[in-house]
Amino acid sequence: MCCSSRWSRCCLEGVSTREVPTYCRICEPLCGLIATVEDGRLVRLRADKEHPLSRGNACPKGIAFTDIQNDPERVLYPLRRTASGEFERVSWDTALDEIGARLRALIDEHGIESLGWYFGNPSSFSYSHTLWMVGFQMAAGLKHVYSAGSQDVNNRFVASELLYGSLTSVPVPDLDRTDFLLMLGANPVVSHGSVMSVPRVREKLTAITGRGGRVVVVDPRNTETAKLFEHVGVQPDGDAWLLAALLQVIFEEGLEDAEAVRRQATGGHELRRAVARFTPEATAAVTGLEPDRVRALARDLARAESAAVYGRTGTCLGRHATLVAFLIDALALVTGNLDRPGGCVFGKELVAVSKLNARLGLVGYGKNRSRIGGFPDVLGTFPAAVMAKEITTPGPGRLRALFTSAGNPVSSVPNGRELASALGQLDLFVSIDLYVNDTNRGADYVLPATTFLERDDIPLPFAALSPTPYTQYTEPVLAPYGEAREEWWIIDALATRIGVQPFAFGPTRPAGRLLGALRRRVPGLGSARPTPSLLVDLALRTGPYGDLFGLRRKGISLRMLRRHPHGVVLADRIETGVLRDVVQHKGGRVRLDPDEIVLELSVLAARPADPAYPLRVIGLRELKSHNSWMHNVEQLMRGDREHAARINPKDAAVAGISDGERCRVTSPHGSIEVTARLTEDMVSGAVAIPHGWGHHGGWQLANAAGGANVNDLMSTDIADIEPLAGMSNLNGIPIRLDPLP
Ligand SMILES: Nc1nc2c(c(=O)[nH]1)N[C@H]1C(S)=C(S)[C@@H](COP(=O)(O)OP(=O)(O)OC[C@H]3O[C@@H](n4cnc5c(=O)[nH]c(N)nc54)[C@H](O)[C@@H]3O)O[C@H]1N2
Ligand SMILES: Nc1nc2c(c(=O)[nH]1)N[C@H]1C(S)=C(S)[C@@H](COP(=O)(O)OP(=O)(O)OC[C@H]3O[C@@H](n4cnc5c(=O)[nH]c(N)nc54)[C@H](O)[C@@H]3O)O[C@H]1N2
Ligand code: SF4
Ligand SMILES: [Mo]
Repeated sequence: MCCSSRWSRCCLEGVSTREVPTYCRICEPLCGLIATVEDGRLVRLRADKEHPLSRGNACPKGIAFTDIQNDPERVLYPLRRTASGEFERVSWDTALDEIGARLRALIDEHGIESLGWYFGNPSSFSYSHTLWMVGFQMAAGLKHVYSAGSQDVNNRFVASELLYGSLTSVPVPDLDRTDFLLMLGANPVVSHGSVMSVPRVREKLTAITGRGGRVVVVDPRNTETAKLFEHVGVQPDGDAWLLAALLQVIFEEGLEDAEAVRRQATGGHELRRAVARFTPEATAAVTGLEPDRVRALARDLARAESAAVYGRTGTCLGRHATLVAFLIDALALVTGNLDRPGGCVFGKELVAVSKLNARLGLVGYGKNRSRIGGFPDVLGTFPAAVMAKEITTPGPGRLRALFTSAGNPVSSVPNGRELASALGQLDLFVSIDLYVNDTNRGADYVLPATTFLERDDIPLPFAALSPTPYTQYTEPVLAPYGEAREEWWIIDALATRIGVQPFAFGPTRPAGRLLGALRRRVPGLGSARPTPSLLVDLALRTGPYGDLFGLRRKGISLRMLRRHPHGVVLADRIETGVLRDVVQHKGGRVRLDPDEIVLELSVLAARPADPAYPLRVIGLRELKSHNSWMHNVEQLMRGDREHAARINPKDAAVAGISDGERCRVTSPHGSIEVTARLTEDMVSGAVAIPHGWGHHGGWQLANAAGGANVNDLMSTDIADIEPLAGMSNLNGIPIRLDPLP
C-alpha cells in the first residue's frame, strides 16, 4: 500500500509487519511518527527520528493514539437510532439512502436553508475533509455552517482582515531569530503551540533565552511555559487594556519605529490617539499589573534588537477578542517588528489560498449575516454559540437538519445544556465521528469516519505557520477498520443524494474544462468525479512551492512528496519583506485605524464588578487531554487524573474551600461541581478549569472519569458573543465558589 514502508516477515507464523512513516494529526506541530502495522492492524506508534523537524520527538497523546485507532468502542459501522433510543447497525446504503430521502423532503418543504453543518477541530487536520466541506457548502449554497473556529481563532482572522485586508494572512513569531518574545494567553509547553506549527517548541523557546534573549508570558496562571521564563500575572480578560497601555507608553515616550509605521501602515496617528487614555495607571485596576512593570515591559519590547508578539486562545476567548488580536499585531508593527527577521513574519502558503480568495472573493468576512444575532460570517461560518437558538427559533430559515463532523459542540461551545436540548428538536441529526460522543449520542445516524491513519493527507494550512517552512504527504497507513469511510467520501455521497456535486463546474466554464481532466471513478460514488488528491496535486503544482509541471526544478507535487515520506523542508526560514504582497488593502499598507477598532477602543470599559460573582473562570489545557476526545485512552487516564479547578489559596479561603474538596462553581448562566486544587500558580481572582470533561457518550472510560462540562457556565446570550468575529466568551466569566457539604 505504501511505497515507503519497510516490510518484514515474522519467521514464526508468516505475520507481515510494516513500519510506515507518517505524521500525527492531533495537534499543530504535526510530529513525525512511525507506525508499526501487523496484518492490517496498528500495533505501535513511535516518534520518527528521520523527521527533519520533530527529529524523534512526539508527546504522550501522539503515541497513545494507537489506543484510539484500536479502541473497541470506536464506531466502525453506520449506526441508526431506534425508537427506543438505542443505536443499531445498518448498511451504508441504508443509512445514506434514508438520510438522502429525509433531506430531500426537508429541502422540498423548507428549502436548502434548513440544512446546516458543524465541523470540529480535527477536520482542520484533514485536507480532504475541509476541501469537500467547502465544496459542498458552495455547491449547495449552505448558510447554516458552524465550526470550532468561533471558540478558537476566528478573531485572529478578522483582525487580519481589518489590518491586512486578508482574512487568512496570519503572522507567526520568528522563534529562531527573535531576541524578545512577548507571549499572551498561550501555553505551548503543554499545548505544543497553536497558530504556529513548531515541532520541539519547548527547545525553540529555551533557545531564545539561551542566546541571551527574553520570553515574557502574560497569563493569569503561572503556567508550565511561564515557569521556564518570565511571568506577568494579568487578570482574566485584561489583555486589551495591557496592550493598549504598552502602545500608549511607546507612543508617549517616542519609542515607536516611526519609519516603519510610515512605510508599512496608515492610521498610526489615529491609533496613537485611540490608546492615549490607556496609561499604565488608568489600566492597572483591570490588568492587575503595577504601572512601573508595564512601562518597563513597553520599553524593553520597543528597545529589543528584535521582538515578536504572539497570542493564543487565552486572548481569543475574552470579550474583546478581535481587538486583542488586532493590538498584538499593531504592537509588533509600531515597534518595527512586523515582517522583519526575529519579528512577526508571514509564511508562504502551500496553495495560494489568500491571494486566490482576495481575487475571487470566494469566502470572506461579513458576506452574510446570521439569522439570530445578525453576526457577520467568518470564512463562511457563523458563531457556533447561536446554533442552539437557530434550531429553536421558529421562522423562515430555521435550522432543521444538522450534520456534525469531527466535532463535539455540546462539550465545546457555550451552554452545552442549551445545545443538547436544542438538538432534540431537529428533524434530522447526523454525525460523522470516531465515537458516540457527548453531542451525537442523540443523533439519528452516526456515520463512522476513518482515523488520520486511515486516510492520505497533507497539512495544507500549516506550512505558512511554520517558522521553518516544511510539509509532508502521507498515504493511508492502514486500510479503514470495519466500514469506516473518509469524510469527503461521505459528504460526496450525501451531496449526490440531494442532487449536488462538490467541484462539479459546468463543462463550459474554464474551471469545468480543467476539472474535466481531473475525474476518477471512486468506489461507491457512481460516475467519475474530481477527487481530493487530484485537486490537491493540481493546487500544489501550481502553488508558490509547486513544480509548475516541470518548469520549476525541486518544486513540489504529490509524486515528489511521496519520494520524501519523512517530510520536506521547503526553506530554511520564512522570507521577510513580503508585507506589500500580503496586504490586500488598496495602497498596500496595513490599516492601524479601522473604524471597528477605533470605536471599540473609544468605548472600552471593564465589566462592572458583581459581588455575587467575585471571581473569573478561565480555561486550562492538560498534557494528557485533548479537548474532549482523548479521555477514553487508558494510558492517558492512569494515575490520579481528575477534573479539578485550580484556585488561589486566598480565594479558596474566602470561599471556605480546602484542597481536594468538592466545590460548586456558579456563574450567572449555570453551575457545576468540581474538585478544588489550591495553587499559588493562579493569580488571585482567577480560577482555571479544563474544558472537555463530564462525558456521557459511548466511551465508558471517559464517562467514568467524571468531571463536569465547564461550558455549562458559559453564556450564549447575544450580548455575550463578541460582535466582530462572533467569538464565544469562554475566558473571564464571573463566577462564585461554594463548598459542597
Ligand atoms: N495537551 C493539549 N494540547 C492541545 C490541546 C489540548 O486540549 N490538550 N488543544 C489544542 C487546541 S484545539 C488549541 S486551539 C491549542 C491552544 O493552544 P494554547 O492557547 O497555547 O493553549 P492553552 O493551554 O489553552 O493556553 C491558553 C492560556 O491562556 C491563559 N489565559 C486564559 N485566560 C486568559 C486571559 O484572559 N488573558 C491571558 N493573557 N491569558 C489567559 C490560560 O491560563 C492558558 O495558560 O492547543 C492545542 N493543543
Ligand atoms: N471552555 C472552553 N471551551 C473550549 C475551549 C477552551 O479553551 N475553553 N477551546 C475551544 C477550542 S480551541 C476548540 S478547537 C474546540 C474543540 O471543539 P470540537 O472540535 O467541537 O470538539 P473536540 O473535543 O475537538 O471533538 C472532536 C470530535 O472529533 C472526533 N474525531 C477525532 N478525529 C476525527 C476524525 O479524523 N474524523 C472525524 N470525523 N472525527 C474525528 C472525536 O471523536 C470528537 O468527537 O473546543 C473549544 N472549547
Ligand atoms: S505534540 Fe501534537 S502532533 Fe506531536 S505527537 Fe503530540 S499530539 Fe501529536
Ligand atoms: Mo482549538
